[in-house]
Amino acid sequence: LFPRGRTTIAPGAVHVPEWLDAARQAELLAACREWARPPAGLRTVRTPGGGTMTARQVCLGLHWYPYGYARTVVDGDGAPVKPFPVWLGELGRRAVADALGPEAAAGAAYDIALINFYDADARMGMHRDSDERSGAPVVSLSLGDTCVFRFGNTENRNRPWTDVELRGGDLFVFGGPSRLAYHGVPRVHPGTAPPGLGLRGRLNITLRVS
Ligand code: AKG
Repeated sequence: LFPRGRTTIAPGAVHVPEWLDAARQAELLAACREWARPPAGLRTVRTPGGGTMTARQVCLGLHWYPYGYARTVVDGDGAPVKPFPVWLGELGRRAVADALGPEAAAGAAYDIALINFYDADARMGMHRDSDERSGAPVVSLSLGDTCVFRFGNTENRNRPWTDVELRGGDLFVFGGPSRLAYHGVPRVHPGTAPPGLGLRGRLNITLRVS
C-alpha cells in the first residue's frame, strides 16, 4: 500500500506530500544544523565558470564539487567529509519503498547526502544528477520554506517540465527512466515554513548511491 497523496510526476518520479511528520522534520533539522558546523561544514559552491551557487551546501559520505566527488572538501577547508549515518540510509530505503515500491528499495545502499540551504533569493538551475555511477533512485527530502521544484525531461533543460510545489516534510523520489531527468528550483517562497519548526529558509537533503 502506498501513502495517501502520492503522485506520479513522470515514470519513476514520485511526489509524496507530508512524508515526514513534525517530529521527524525537527530531528532532521537538528541533524542538519550539526552537519553545517565546521570542519567540512556549510560552504559556498564555486562553479567552473567563476561564479557561485546561490544555495549553500554541506555533504555527507562523499563531498560533491562541480562535477565530481571527493573524500575531502577539495574546494573548501580541506577537511575529511562527515560520515553518512546508518539511520539516514535506512530512511532513504524507506522513502524509496513508499514512493516506488519495495523492489526499487532492495539493495539501494545510500552512502551520500547533499544538503542544500536556500535563503529567500536562492535558486538552483536545471541540471542532472549524473556524477554517481549507481542508477539507484535519488531521494529528496524538504524542510522549511515551500519551493517550486521543476522536474523536466531527460533530453535537455527545456520544456516539457512539470512544476511541483515542494513543502516542508515532502518527499520526492526519482529513479528508473527519470533518474537522469533535468530538474531545478526556480523559486523559494519565503516565510512559508511550518511555524513550529524554527527554520527560516529551505533545506533540501538528497540521498544518493555512489
Ligand atoms: C540537487 O541537490 O541536485 C537538487 O537538485 C536539489 C533540489 C531541491 O533543492 O529540491
